[in-house]
Amino acid sequence: MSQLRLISHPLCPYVQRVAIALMEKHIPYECDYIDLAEKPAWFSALSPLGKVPLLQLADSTVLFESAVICDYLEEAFPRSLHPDDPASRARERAWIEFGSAVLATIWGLETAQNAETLRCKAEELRMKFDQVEQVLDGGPWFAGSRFGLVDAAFGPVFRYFDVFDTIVDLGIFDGLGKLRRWREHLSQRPSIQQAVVPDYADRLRRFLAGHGAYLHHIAAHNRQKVCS
Ligand SMILES: N[C@@H](CCC(=O)N[C@@H](CS)C(=O)NCC(=O)O)C(=O)O
Repeated sequence: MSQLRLISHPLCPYVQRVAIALMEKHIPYECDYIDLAEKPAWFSALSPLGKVPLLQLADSTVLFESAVICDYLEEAFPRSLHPDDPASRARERAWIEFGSAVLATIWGLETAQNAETLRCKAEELRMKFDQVEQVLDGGPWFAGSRFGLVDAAFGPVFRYFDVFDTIVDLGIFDGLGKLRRWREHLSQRPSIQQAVVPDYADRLRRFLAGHGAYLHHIAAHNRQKVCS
């Protein structure tokens, strides 16, 4: 194997963190997608937790856990995405972890089966985003003029809303001006745009349909209204 191999799933936000870091550092890699609903045996043998992302190195070493993989890329390749100062670095790692808590709430929102659960999850997210708003500064990135791994963690977070916003206005970003601007800048960043397959939005819509998500019911209802 001549280069790094990222084992991936088209909708996974943790995979996107690694893909963004690889692209920001100009590291060539190949990407293999697997079906998490039917994990291939070779994948189960390689992945101790049964999860993507995995990064397979040229000598066949397999790394797992997105944060660990990103730390490896930081140590092994130039173009740093973390600050030099240990306290700032630790603070940024903590906000990446916060991004994982946001993703857990998004999972609850996208799989909500009724209006009440959807409303509760939207409220939870709103509170979390409000906390992020409080720590954002002048931008354009989380740490000002330096694009870093916190940006790589939140680009995939905001990408969900590019689809959800076409279905319903959950009001989650209302009044959060700095967060909105950050989201806008992230959506323009080539590494973030290229971290997913071109039909990402359709796949996410199919995911919602396949999970009987309340968001899917709203989307179907909206379509009916337009057609009638
Ligand atoms: N903490 C892990 C989370 C990775 C994760 O949750 N991956 C999901 C897809 S987004 C997965 O592979 N799930 C498969 C499973 O749990 O069976 C990381 O940061 O890499």
